[in-house]
Amino acid sequence: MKHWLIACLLALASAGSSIAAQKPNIVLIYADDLGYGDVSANGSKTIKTPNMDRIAKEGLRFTAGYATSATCTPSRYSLMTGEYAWRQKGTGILPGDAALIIKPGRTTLPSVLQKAGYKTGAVGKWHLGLGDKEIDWNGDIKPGPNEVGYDYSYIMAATADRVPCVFVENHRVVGLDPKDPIEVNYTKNFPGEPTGKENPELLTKQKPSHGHDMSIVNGISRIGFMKGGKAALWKDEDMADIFTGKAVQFIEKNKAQPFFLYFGLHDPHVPRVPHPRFVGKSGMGARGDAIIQADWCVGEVLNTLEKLRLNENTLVILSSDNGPVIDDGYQDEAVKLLGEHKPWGPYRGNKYSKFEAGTRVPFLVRWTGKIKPGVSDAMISQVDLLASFAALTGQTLAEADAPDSLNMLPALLGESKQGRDYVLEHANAVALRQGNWKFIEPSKGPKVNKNTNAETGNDEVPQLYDLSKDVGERKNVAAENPEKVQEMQAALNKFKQAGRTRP
Ligand code: NG6
Ligand code: CA
Repeated sequence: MKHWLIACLLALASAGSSIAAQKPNIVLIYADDLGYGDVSANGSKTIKTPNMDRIAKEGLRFTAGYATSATCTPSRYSLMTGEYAWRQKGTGILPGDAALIIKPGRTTLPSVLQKAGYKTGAVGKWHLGLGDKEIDWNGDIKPGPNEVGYDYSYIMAATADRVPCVFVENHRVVGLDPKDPIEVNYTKNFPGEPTGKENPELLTKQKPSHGHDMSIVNGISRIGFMKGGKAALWKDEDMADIFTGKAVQFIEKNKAQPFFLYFGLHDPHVPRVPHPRFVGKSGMGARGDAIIQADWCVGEVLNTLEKLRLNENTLVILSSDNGPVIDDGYQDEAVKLLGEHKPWGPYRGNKYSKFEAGTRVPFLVRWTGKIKPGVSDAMISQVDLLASFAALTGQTLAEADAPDSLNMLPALLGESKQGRDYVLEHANAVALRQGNWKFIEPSKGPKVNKNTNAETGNDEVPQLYDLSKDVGERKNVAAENPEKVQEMQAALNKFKQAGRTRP
């Protein structure tokens, strides 16, 4: 009897660690500018995202999952390195010809998994720079994703609205004709090349509302100048199909071994030019249609996992790099056709904002048979994925690795309701949420950006909100709570000065 009991206890004890031993595949779907309220599982009644909702229904829906920053490059930098981007210079929104901002050899999210025996792949939006000096787009483009942890990569260098408008597979531009070399310049145009500013008659698909008036590709003017590479230029309408095809291929090819797929969707970032089969589907114009397209991409990945019988063996995460923005530089009728839809959900703000909706994003996690379906209010940040995946795969991080990544595995798997005690939310300045208190330190600059109509969260006085009563950050209670303000400013200063927050 005693032996039987001991055997049972041993079996129970090892059950906890059997998760680590299993090394599930990991698929991280990372949308671009998708707001908390853009997902119907998060309460939106104005848009339908059945595939994203499926992850929520079969898994955990986090109500307090955060990107580290309210724009792309810094959020992706933190996701990759486990370090807040604001600790390092040069981690703001990068031009398309920027050098790689992650040092090869550094411990990264995919390199941790590589070490654990995973095959790793990056498909879709990159936006972390490429090369170490001026990039020759016609030769081997490196270092890039393949030098910082990915075995395979099929990416766009920066954003859909920045040149060069080509895909890069491993180190090479896809479909490049060597007789028609690509040149890229972010300061001056190439003689004789048309631009959106000088040749508006060539803008056959979408016109800018602000900025975005340089080189024209596929009837749309972009940020930056490029020349050549005609055969390699993308068609925006096909981008979702191409990326999804590569993501599915990567899963199929690696199904027999642990794999990690980072799938960076380009939707619903501007320019929003979905495939014709999605046009008109949302009734909300191009932005809504782009979300429907993003949801289709998610569905294709889920269907592939199901078809290959990988559901019980795969951790799927869906999140977004920052909050939503409506007019981000093109006349695509997103503002006019928004109607009752609230891309920010119940929160205040948007992309570029220190208010909650800047960084509080969709955060859905599924591991069939392991994660009990439900809703979690635990606070969790994307910066934590690195340390959490290290824990999942039974690895220890060196002291210098991932300085801001906390192991949130129990919260991530729904074994604990306890997440972080605090989150740092960055949009130029840094805001601090501790429990239900939200503190935004004084910062200069406009309260609302003229072009995007996006609220920045800037104010020259300290802002304090009690999210337990005021989730929409409407009533600044700083004046009534001077001690709280002082305490949170001091805590924020400490987080910044310490250079790291991982114990
Ligand atoms: C801004 C662009 C915006 C978008 C953003 C990056 C202008 C006027 N605005 O500078 O359109 O490209 O950068 O978005 O150029 S992100 O999601 O990659 O951070
Ligand atoms: Ca983004």
